[in-house]
This record gives sequence, structure tokens and C-alpha cells, in this order.
Amino acid sequence: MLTIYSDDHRLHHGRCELIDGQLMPCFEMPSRADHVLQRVKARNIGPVSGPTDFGREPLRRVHSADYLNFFEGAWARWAELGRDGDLLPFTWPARTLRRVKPTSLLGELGYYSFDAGAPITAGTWQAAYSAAQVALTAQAAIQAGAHSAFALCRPPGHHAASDVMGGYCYLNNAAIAAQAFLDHGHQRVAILDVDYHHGNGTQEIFYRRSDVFFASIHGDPQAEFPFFLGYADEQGEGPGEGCNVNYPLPAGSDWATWSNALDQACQRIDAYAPDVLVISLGVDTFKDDPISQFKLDSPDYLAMGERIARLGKPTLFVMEGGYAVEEIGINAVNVLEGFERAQQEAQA
Ligand code: Q9C
Ligand code: ZN
Repeated sequence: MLTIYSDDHRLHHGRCELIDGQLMPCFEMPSRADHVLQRVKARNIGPVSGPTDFGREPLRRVHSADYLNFFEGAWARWAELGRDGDLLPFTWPARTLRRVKPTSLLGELGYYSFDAGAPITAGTWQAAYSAAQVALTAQAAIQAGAHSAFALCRPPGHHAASDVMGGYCYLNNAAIAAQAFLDHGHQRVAILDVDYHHGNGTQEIFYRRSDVFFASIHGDPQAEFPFFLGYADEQGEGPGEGCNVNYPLPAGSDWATWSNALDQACQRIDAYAPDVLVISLGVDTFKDDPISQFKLDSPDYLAMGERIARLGKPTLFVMEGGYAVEEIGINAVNVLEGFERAQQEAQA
């Protein structure tokens, strides 16, 4: 399987995040991508290439122009104010406030975010831009005939909505790639989000559309980030009615519980009959993940890849979360190896 990767991810390294009332070093750190790349090479799963630059237009298909312009220019405005620490929001237009867009940098940042989990540093735009190009390049490989590809994106993307950042995410790499499939002649795309957290951004982007089916298996939002989306009764709206399905699971869920949800998600995807499949590949479902509560073990990721392969669709894997840094490479690449093994057996 081809892997697309860019060193530009290193340009994004946030300093700290607020977790359980404590300021902690960011869990979403550059070494995550290093471990995955290392494992891709150690297991020799296929070639690794850099991204092609497809420009801003494919980003615009998913994100609003005002959001992209704000994000791209935010650091320069922060630096102009004489600041050099991370740019972080701290006030949001919650229920009792107005959804106006203030003119000041911190006001605007509140408008364009939903939490303080997406710090903007000097290199964040470039890193996120390149991650989106990584996803688009892997998408193009499948468009050109590859059965599968792995977009080793960092920063991740699935919490980013059309004009809102948060949850370590800025540009929705998986959504951008899914939209690119449609823009290159595909009719129906399914996105399966296996990250521990609900893919609220991806859901929002496609919620009223029937050309993208979105399925997500995740920690129950009653108890888990992002709290305010990801419930089982969210099934899509208008033309998208029936094209969204959520499987919220309780803390402590192991492979038996999780794989049952996966089977159900796969049945729904099968019934939708997509041309292609995009996997939002988070491995923060791992038992030792420091911020998550599921109990998957490393061999389970091989089985996950096998089950996904049985859908029999061209499949783009897009890296999302996973914070047990030492094991993230093993677990992510296990999904890819399980997929390839089942795929080769099906062909033989
Ligand atoms: N106490 C992704 O996995 N904070 N984002 C959680 C837990 C935000 C995760 C705090 C988690 C965001 C891509
Ligand atoms: Zn996650």
C-alpha cells in the first residue's frame, strides 16, 4: 500500500492543552507521525511519497473562504500584537450569546472554534495545509487506479467543520478527500470514522447530503469529547436523511463490543453501496491510550483492517487520533496490514 507523508507536520507543535483541570503538554505531538512512518517502513508495506500541491481550491470545497483566510492569517496578526506563545481561544458564542463575528483576533478565533484544543502556532497553517495535500495526493492515487492508499496526515482533521476548528483539528483531511472523489466523477462516498472520538466536523460537513454516507463508532458523547454531537439519533437531515449513523459506546468497550458496532456500520455502508470508502483512522481506541476509555489491543487492529477489506471497496485511510505514542505505529499499520492480507486472500 502506498503511503503519502510530509515532514511539514513538524511545523505544528502546540505547547499545552487543558485536560482535567490541568495544563499538560499537547498529546497531539510530532512524534506521533514519526512513529507511524517508522512502522510503515519497518513493516515494508509499500512506497512512501511526498504530497503533490493541489492548491487551495479542494480545501474551499469543504471549508468556507472566510474561515480559510482567517486561519491562514491568524499567526501573523498574533505576532503583530507582539505575542509569541500559542494562539488559543477562550470565549465562544455559546447559547446565551450572539453569533456575531468580532473584529479582534481573539474574538474572531472564538467565532471560528469550539474549544481551546487547537492551538495556532507559527507553522500550524502550513502543517495543516500540507496534511490536506497529503490526503488529496493519496486520494489521487486511488482515483488513478490504486485499490488503497494511506494518508499519514498530521494534524488530524475529523473534528474540523466547515468553518470551525477544535479537538486538535483545523482542516478536515478526510472530508476534503471525500469531496475530491466526488469532484472527480465518483457518485457515492462512504466515510467510516473509527477514531475514539466522534467525527463531529465530518458529520456537520455532510449532514444534509446524500452523496456522502458517514458512520462513526466512538465514546458516548454523554461522557466524552466532543460532548455536543455524536448521538445515535443523528441520522442526517433533508436530502441527507438516513446517510448518517452514529454508534456511541460506553467507556471500557472492548473488541467484542466494538467489533459488533463495526459489523453494523459495515452493513449500513454495504447497503449504501458507495463507489469508494474513506476511513478516518484514529487508533485512540487502544487500551493504553492516555486520553481514551476503550480497550482494543494491538491484534484487534489487524481484525479491523480485515473487516474493512471485506467491504470490497477502493479504500483511502486517513490518519486521525491516537496518543499512546509508542504503540500508535503498530496499531495504525496493523489496520493497513490486516486490510492488505484480507484483500490479497480475496483476490487469490
Ligand atoms: N479529557 C482527536 O483524536 N480533549 N482529537 C480531550 C479528555 C480533546 C481528540 C480531553 C480530544 C481531541 C483527533
Ligand atoms: Zn480521537
